[in-house]
Amino acid sequence: MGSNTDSTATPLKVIIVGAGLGGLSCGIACRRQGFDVTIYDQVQEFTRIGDSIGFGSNTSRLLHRWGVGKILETIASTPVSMEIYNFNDSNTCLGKDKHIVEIEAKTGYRALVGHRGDFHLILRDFCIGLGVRVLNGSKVVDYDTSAPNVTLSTGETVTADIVICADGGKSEARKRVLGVDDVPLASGYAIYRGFMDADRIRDDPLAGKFKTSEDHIRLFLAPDMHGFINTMGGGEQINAVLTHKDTGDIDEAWTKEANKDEIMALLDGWDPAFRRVWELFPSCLDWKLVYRPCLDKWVADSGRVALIGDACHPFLPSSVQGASQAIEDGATIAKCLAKIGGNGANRDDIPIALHTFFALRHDYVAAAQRTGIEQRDSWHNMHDKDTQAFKDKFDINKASMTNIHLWENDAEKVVDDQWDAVSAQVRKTLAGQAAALATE
Ligand SMILES: Cc1cc2nc3c(=O)[nH]c(=O)nc-3n(C[C@H](O)[C@H](O)[C@H](O)COP(=O)(O)OP(=O)(O)OC[C@H]3O[C@@H](n4cnc5c(N)ncnc54)[C@H](O)[C@@H]3O)c2cc1C
Ligand SMILES: *[C@@H]1O[C@H](CO)[C@@H](O)[C@H](O)[C@H]1NC(C)=O
Ligand SMILES: *[C@@H]1O[C@H](CO)[C@@H](O)[C@H](O)[C@H]1NC(C)=O
Ligand SMILES: *[C@@H]1O[C@H](CO)[C@@H](O)[C@H](O)[C@H]1NC(C)=O
Ligand SMILES: CC(=O)N[C@H]1CO[C@H](CO)[C@@H](O)[C@@H]1O
Repeated sequence: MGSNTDSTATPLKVIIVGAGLGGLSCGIACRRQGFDVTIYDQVQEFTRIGDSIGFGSNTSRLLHRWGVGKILETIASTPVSMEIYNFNDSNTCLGKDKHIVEIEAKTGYRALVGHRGDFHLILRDFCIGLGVRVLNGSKVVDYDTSAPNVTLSTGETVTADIVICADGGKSEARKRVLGVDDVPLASGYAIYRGFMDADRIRDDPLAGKFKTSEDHIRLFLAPDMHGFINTMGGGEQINAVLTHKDTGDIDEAWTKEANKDEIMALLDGWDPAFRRVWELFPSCLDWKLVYRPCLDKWVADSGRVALIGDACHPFLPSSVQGASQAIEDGATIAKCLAKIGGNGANRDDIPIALHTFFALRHDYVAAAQRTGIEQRDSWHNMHDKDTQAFKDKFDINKASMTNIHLWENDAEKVVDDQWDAVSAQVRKTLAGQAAALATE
């Protein structure tokens, strides 16, 4: 691992494991710094999986800065409002959470809400267009953190300067890179999800009321439950989710078919139009919400392998931040590697970059992750469990999103502002550790 300060040197070689939204975004950010990037994903083929997902405004700022924002906007919805309803009454809008609309005026960037599969394929194509190799059918089965190198299921071993593990909530890198055992915790909740063409509700006497030519987010609050009905794509698609208590096993598939009868039983007493939307979905997903705390270590001892995104800090969907925070991680890493000189970097400084990435992000992300739980609990506890009536007079400020401040963050600017102080501290800590080892 010789030093290399020559700016005509070969580009930093970056391997990213996992081509999810986090891995692909990290690929874009790294490629923009001129690095040589290869992304490996285990899927046999990239297909359009998932349903709705959202990026906050300051993530869309990053995506615009990188040149892919405009393309993502073409498939993203522009919600005109987030309306809040009691579970049994879709005729009475209790109030509007204006944050999601006002944030555009405030930050200059709109939130992007759209189909995860569409966002995913756009980011993949954009990556490839920049010269990133995005390889499907390539499962990483082992890591050597010191080289660092990764071994694929084919037996091939590939070496790089840096390995970034963006292998998602079920990350194996957690164990293989950090030695951390996976302790998935049942969160006590599950989400039913449905997605369909809005034509299916157009002529329905009940559900037809949700068919609009604009995009709406409608939040329904119930005792220990909340649901959304979102219209997307200029009202062309309809998506619904229902977060509810669940004592079932931990089963994290994105493809588990829901039992419709169970959904309808849960919705007993709910608004007839809301119920009808669920009846009309051709099929629904049953997604158990597994909780994993934010890890307190994201970087291997070698300082050359790091985890990002759901692999080290899975988010509950109520935070609307899982994808955003994964993308901010990738932006931060690329920027930290640029700070040590990018392609002209002294490769011995890579650990400074990755440990500074961790220092800049950890506490921020851990706090962001908690907002998902706080948000859910606040929504689920507004009703008296016995009478099913609101405990207090409905207050829009209490029902509005609590974590909108996260939408103002500029992850790249944070590196510019804080690099000098934080990386100096990291350098000191690493030097201290090396000295302690030397005298052992
Ligand atoms: C198929 C799918 C559908 C989803 N749908 C939704 C949705 O509808 N709404 C929502 O809010 N969130 C959804 N999510 C979750 C959401 O995308 C993430 O929470 C968020 O984007 C953070 O992403 P990430 O990049 O950290 O991880 P992920 O998006 O989970 O991506 C991880 C990637 O790593 C790959 N991978 C894992 N292990 C290996 C390995 N050993 N070798 C190579 N590749 C590996 C996986 O195939 C996957 O592509 C979905 C995730 C997936 C994987
Ligand atoms: C990757 O996907 C393409 C289709 O999109 C397929 O033709 C190819 O065989 C896949 N590669 C691997 C290695 O599975
Ligand atoms: C991977 O890294 C290990 C440890 O540095 C090394 O022994 C091994 O030879 C490397 N494998 C390849 C194929 O480069
Ligand atoms: C909804 O439930 C509340 C609380 O039980 C009740 O006061 C209200 O009348 C109900 N509204 C409708 C439209 O049924
Ligand atoms: C941390 C940071 O730079 N946040 C920015 C997010 O966007 C708002 C609005 O543009 C800025 O005021 C913040 O400074």
